[in-house]
Amino acid sequence: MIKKYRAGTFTEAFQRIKEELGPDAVILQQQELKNSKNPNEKVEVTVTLDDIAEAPPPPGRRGTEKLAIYNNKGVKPVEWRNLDRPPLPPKNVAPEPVKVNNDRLIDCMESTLAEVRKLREDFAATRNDFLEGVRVVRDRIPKEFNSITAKLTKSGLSAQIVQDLLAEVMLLCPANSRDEVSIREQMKKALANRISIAPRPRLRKGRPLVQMFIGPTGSGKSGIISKLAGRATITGNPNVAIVTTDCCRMGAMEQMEAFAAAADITLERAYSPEEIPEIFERLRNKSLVLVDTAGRSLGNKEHEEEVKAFHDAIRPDEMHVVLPLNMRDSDLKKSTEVYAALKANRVIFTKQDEASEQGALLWLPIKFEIPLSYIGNGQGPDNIVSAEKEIIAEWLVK
Ligand SMILES: Nc1nc2c(ncn2[C@@H]2O[C@H](COP(=O)(O)OP(=O)(O)OP(=O)(O)O)[C@@H](O)[C@H]2O)c(=O)[nH]1
Ligand SMILES: [Mg+2]
Repeated sequence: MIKKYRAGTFTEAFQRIKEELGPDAVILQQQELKNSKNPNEKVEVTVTLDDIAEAPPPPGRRGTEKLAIYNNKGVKPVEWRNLDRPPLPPKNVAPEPVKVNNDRLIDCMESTLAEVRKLREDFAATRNDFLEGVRVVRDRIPKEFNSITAKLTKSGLSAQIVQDLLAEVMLLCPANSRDEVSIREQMKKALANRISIAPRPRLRKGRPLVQMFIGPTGSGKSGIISKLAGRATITGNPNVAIVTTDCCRMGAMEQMEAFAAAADITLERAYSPEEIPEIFERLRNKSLVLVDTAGRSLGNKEHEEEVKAFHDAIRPDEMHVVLPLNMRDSDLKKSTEVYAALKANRVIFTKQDEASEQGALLWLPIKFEIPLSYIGNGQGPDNIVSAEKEIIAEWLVK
């Protein structure tokens, strides 16, 4: 049932509605009556109340609903008006398509938009709270740790690793004995404990130790082999040989031949994996054999197959992936994934002298569970070091 109330003012109309219908009345519409001559009927309020006790409306035709019009004096309707409703569709006839009420649609869209705006504001507020939280955490790092934190972050270590390291060092350096020197020393120890180093290679009698080197183009594989061969010769182990499988690329073979001739080192060329047994038979009295491979761009499946075939034929004691330390972290990850699948079990970083970030020396061996063996730190023949925890820790806090 719908009722209309006319009164001089809205306040008056609301007062009457409240008195007569109580708090459950629902206002459907309120409007000013512009052309009303009656000063007591300047406004009209339409309300509904499901269970209003009222006389039933005069009978109307099917599909018609009655609207009671009230005057400003009483509760009895002075007039009943028909509200046309569309007649029910005959049975078995498809209902007419629903007509879109544009006003309602706009209302609906506006309220949805308002809700979205509110959600956006809430999200922005939550995000600010979160960032504020992060800032507070950072600000809580005691100022004595600022310098070491900056160094570790600059070295490319993730925030998570840096936080773990700081937490450990804060425990080891009590608040009353914190100075830059002791913090640095404790940090070096914490770093060294985490750096993963491969066991030193052991030469043995009766069979050569075989080290194979793989890695991206120009990463420094041949350079590392020259340095290791030169180092072995200088340190009293002239019984070293090089096998190169990089026989087809222009200049690659000549470069290795020139080095082997100058250093008086045996060089064998393996054009295919089938030649490997014969070559290693000839080298059986050597104590160390270093195997060079061709560098190819990442994703070259043919190359990966070739490396695999040579690996299976040679069955090296150590498979070193050679990576330049100045490579971007994302590329280092991609390369290591590929070479780990090719059974790399050692990592060599080259170009340490050119790298502005050295954090990969710590995170990459941990992430891929492949320990570090050597580090190349320059183009000279002596620029190679066996990986040492303390040396790397020193570089990281430099
Ligand atoms: N600065 C610096 N340069 C290096 C280092 N190691 C290698 N290089 C240089 O990197 C370049 C490539 O070195 P190679 O040893 O030929 O690299 P490779 O992996 O054998 O290359 P491909 O056989 O072509 O895949 C050369 O110019 C080297 O001098 C290093 O530790 N520091
Ligand atoms: Mg090479």
